[in-house]
Amino acid sequence: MAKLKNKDSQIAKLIDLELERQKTSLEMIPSENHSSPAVREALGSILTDKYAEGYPGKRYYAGLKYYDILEDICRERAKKLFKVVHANVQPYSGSPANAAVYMSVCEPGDTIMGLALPMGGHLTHGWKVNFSAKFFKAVQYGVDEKTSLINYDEVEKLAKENNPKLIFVGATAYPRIFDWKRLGEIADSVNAYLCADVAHIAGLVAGGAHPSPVPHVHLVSTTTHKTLRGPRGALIMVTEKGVKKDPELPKKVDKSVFPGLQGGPHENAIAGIAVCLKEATAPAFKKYANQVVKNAKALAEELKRYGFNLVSGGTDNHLILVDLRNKNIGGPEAQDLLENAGITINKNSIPYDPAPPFKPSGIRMGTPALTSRGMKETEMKKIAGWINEVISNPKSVKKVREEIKKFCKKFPLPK
Ligand code: DSN
Repeated sequence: MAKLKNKDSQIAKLIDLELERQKTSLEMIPSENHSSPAVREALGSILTDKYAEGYPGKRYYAGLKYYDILEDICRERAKKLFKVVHANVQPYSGSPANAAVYMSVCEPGDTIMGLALPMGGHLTHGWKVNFSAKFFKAVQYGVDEKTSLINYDEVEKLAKENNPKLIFVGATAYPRIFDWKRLGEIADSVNAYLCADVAHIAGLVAGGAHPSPVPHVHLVSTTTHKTLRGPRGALIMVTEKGVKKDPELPKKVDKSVFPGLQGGPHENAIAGIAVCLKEATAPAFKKYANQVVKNAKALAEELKRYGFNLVSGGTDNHLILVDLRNKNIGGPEAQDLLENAGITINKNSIPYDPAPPFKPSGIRMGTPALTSRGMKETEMKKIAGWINEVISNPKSVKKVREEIKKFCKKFPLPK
């Protein structure tokens, strides 16, 4: 960063400090990861300088011959990796991508369905403060109070009662596998579009560590910076089933992204996405994705041994949701203590949480970033021990902080 240091030492200093924080602590927010330096080189390139409104072969600006090739490469890599027939790589991030999905298949006022935010869903799946509930009639489904699993019978019942135009499936705090087949049957039975928002699990799907929704859904939306390990960005994909239902769907998606919702795409981000998609096709990525899940399972088992209550009793994917009510500590307090010890997790509502969303009863943690640093099951056991130590004895924070600093030296950030 020699040039940045020279021009703007204030910003350079902050980046240096953040680098040091990342190197010396454990990133365990399940929606985060460490992107590769190759991804970041593409992201920080001169490609940020151009406007490229439109799509390859049909642009509204000049000077874009290399951008057309680049965007085509990115689209083809997404299609090949996820086995879909169409990919739009321009959405700026997950929420704009989901807005474009709504715009592709719904009119304002249409009924849509999604998993409620406090049950582990996402804001854009119809939560009341979000555009998705303001512009559409949002019907929310939940998880079963006893098992914490998606209540598929409830989804079916609500779908039959409300005839939604679109059903969103996806989550930010759901530790289990989705039954795509059942969801596909439910959507088909009411002639609704079904969109899988795989933002959290895209890397697991790409690496074969979670079943792919593609055979059962019409649309797939995802961010690119979570388990997929790319830059911040998003994709909207149309499946063969989607084109069968509506041959115009790819065109509708493209028109919704541009000119429907966005202007110029961020081609530097698209270059970074292309690089991460290439990385995700390498055999090493399959190993990575499977290790993410193995690590989460090992961490979950060890936390349970320490008496932590895990929502749904464990995990099948990259994340763990802990109900802290038996530990006499709230989510925010646990988040702060762990951050001071060098463990970054986040406070999170648990299903049917009696506490308000800003002071929830749970914490959410995951293994994507730890696994990118090469950690395995043995390290997960050690980390579970530290989490337990800090939560059961807040006085141990300083000691644990020093131990984690030392431990992190053995696991450098990805090169
Ligand atoms: N903000 C993301 C998460 O943390 O899960 C969801 O978009």
